[in-house]
This record gives sequence, C-alpha cells and structure tokens, in this order.
Amino acid sequence: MGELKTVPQSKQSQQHLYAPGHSGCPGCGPSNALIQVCDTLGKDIIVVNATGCMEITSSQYPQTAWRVPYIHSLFENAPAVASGIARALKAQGNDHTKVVVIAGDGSTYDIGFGALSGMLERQENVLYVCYDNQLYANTGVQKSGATPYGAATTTTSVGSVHRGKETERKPIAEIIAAHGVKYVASASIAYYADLQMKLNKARAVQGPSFVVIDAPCCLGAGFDGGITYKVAKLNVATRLWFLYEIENGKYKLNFNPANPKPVKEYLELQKRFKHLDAQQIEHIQKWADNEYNELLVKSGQAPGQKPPVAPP
Ligand SMILES: Cc1ncc(C[n+]2csc(CCOP(=O)(O)OP(=O)(O)O)c2C)c(N)n1
Repeated sequence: MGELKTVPQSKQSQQHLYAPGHSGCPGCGPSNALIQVCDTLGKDIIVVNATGCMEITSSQYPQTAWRVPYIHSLFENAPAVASGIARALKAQGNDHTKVVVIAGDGSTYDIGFGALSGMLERQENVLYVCYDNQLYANTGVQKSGATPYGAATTTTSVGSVHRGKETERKPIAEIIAAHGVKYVASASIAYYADLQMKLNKARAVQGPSFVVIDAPCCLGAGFDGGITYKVAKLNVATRLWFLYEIENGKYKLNFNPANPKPVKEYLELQKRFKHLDAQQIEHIQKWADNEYNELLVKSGQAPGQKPPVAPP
C-alpha cells in the first residue's frame, strides 16, 4: 500500500480544502458544494462521506481531493460511523473538532434515512450536510425522494402513459426538524454567503444539526455544465427551492424573491423536463405558489405579518 497523494495543484487552488483534480463533471453542482462546505468549515473537521458520486469522484486510490480527515462509509451506516467518531472525540476531551456527514439526497432522503433518523433521535453531536442534486447520479440517474414532480429519470420514464415522476419530493427539512433538531437549514450553491452563515450556525450547535444544499447535476438533469449556477439561481428565483432556516422550531425565510420568475424558466433549461405539458407545468407552478405561501405564514412574513427580509 503506497501513500495517498493529492494531485498536483496550482498555488491558487491549494487554498481550497476540497481540491481540484477530482473527477466530477465540469460544472458539477455537488463538487462546488463541497468546495464551499470545506472552505467554510475549515480544517478542524472529520468528514464521513456516504456512498455516491462525491465519494467516487473524490477518493479514487491513490489520489484524494480531501485536504481534511476523511472516511468513506456506506449508505446504511454513515450517520452511525459519525456518531461513533463524535463520541470518541468526546471521550478524548476534544470539544473543537466537528464531525460532518456529507451525503447525497439518495443517501439522505432514502437509503441511509434509518441511520440518520437514529442519529438525530440520539441527539449525536454531528453536523449533517446533504448535497441535493435531486437524483441518484452515481448509478445512472434513478429517481430519489428528492426528485421533483414531473422529472424524467431512468426510473420515472416518459411515454404514452407515464410522464415523469408522479409524486412530489419529500419535505426533508421538515422531516429532520420533526426529530427535535435545533438547527435545520435549506441553502443553495448559488448563495455562498447565505450558505456560509448557515454552516457556521450549524457547526456551533451542540447536538445534531442539518443543512441541505441545492446542488444541480448537469449530467443527470440534462443541461450544459456552464450554466449550473444559473440553474441553481433560477430554482430559488422561481420559488421551487427556498433559502430558509428552522431554528429551535422557528422558521425564517432568508431570501424572499420580490419578483418571482415563472417556473417555466427553470424547467425549460433542463432535458429532464422537456416532455412536460401545459397541465404539468401548471401543477408545478401551483406547487411553488403554495409552498411559498406556506413558508411565508410559517416564518411570520405573510402580508399583514412582518415585512420580508432583504436578499442575502
Ligand atoms: C444499500 C445500497 N443501495 C444501493 C447502492 C447503489 N448506489 C451506489 S451510489 C447510488 C446513488 C446515490 O445517490 P445519492 O446519494 O443521491 O448520491 P449521488 O450519486 O447523486 O452523488 C446508489 C443507488 C449501494 N451502493 N448500496
């Protein structure tokens, strides 16, 4: 067994704790999420990475993109492994190193959810970060519990009977918050300052905390890797994705798009939505409007309540 090596870096890229040289697609949203997460949280973390694209593309022996301590585990036990590491640190009297799970939506919403739920219920001192690309990328674009209504994947096909995914995605932030988690946040790769604020808050929590990051997959959703940030921004601008926090059960909408764009502008950029008919687009628009109105009420920002907050 040789030593693990990082790939050669330019001086500038050496500043990142998630290094270039990984094999993520050009324009990969999740890889960008990892750069932002590692640079924000700094070196004093231990990453526990569940299976998925971000494991495969970051850590092919003998190379690694991680400049922080890193362990890969399975879907079924990443939160359990993280729990064990957090308890070992506590036993050592280490109260500064943060254990961070990094997992995709397939891992978080579906395959590893049992272990995640147990970790939350036991109130383990772990920060859980989900990079949400809305599908199982690594195994060839199957649907996940995060895949939105209408999207075509290899398991939500499009033909004369079926027209993409027929159900909505799971409300993961609410599901996590229902476990009594003190800090839950929804963020996006396209809003770095907002994400930094959320990661820093989540890191400071004693006990479990959770941040889900919208991180579009150009290959799986079918758009050019040069417009990943445009797609991510439009997800927020159309109100199909929200930047918000649930802190000790209290909702706060961090960015309230003053002039929302029609959902069509987000959908039409992606091949996975090309088949949608007018009725389906109308269904998605209604979903966005309803979610927005509900979030406004929950966060005390509906008309007649408090005024909207300024954009980050
Ligand atoms: C228990 C188990 N089920 C299924 C798989 C196959 N598998 C490997 S990666 C993957 C997709 C993971 O999706 P996600 O967590 O969203 O990460 P992404 O690949 O999108 O980064 C699947 C289904 C597996 N390795 N283990």
